[in-house]
Amino acid sequence: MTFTRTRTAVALALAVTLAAALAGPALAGEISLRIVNIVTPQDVKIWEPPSIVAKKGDTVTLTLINRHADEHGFEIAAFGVKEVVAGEKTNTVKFVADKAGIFPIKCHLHPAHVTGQLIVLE
Ligand SMILES: [Cu+2]
Repeated sequence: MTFTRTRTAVALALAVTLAAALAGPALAGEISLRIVNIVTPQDVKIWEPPSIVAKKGDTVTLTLINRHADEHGFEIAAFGVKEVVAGEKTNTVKFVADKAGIFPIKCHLHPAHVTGQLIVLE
């Protein structure tokens, strides 16, 4: 019973999300994400998740959690985001994704980090 109700609620939530996505020009939204600096199985430090998707006009708030003892950078140059997160600290950045495209995310302190990308949909 509970299971069925939960499934119905999930299906309804999905339908509402889909309907919103298909409803034409969407109003700008708010996106909040936790991004954590981790070590991959290949022994590379990355910000996880590495890909962020937003719609043009969205206000994006990122909570950057650095789990390492050393500091790491988080840069999205196209949006003026250039943050240094000290070891074992958390910083928050906020910006408006006001142009569409695919923009690299990197640690500007350690160029060897190949991190991710911000994808802003039209
Ligand atoms: Cu780094």
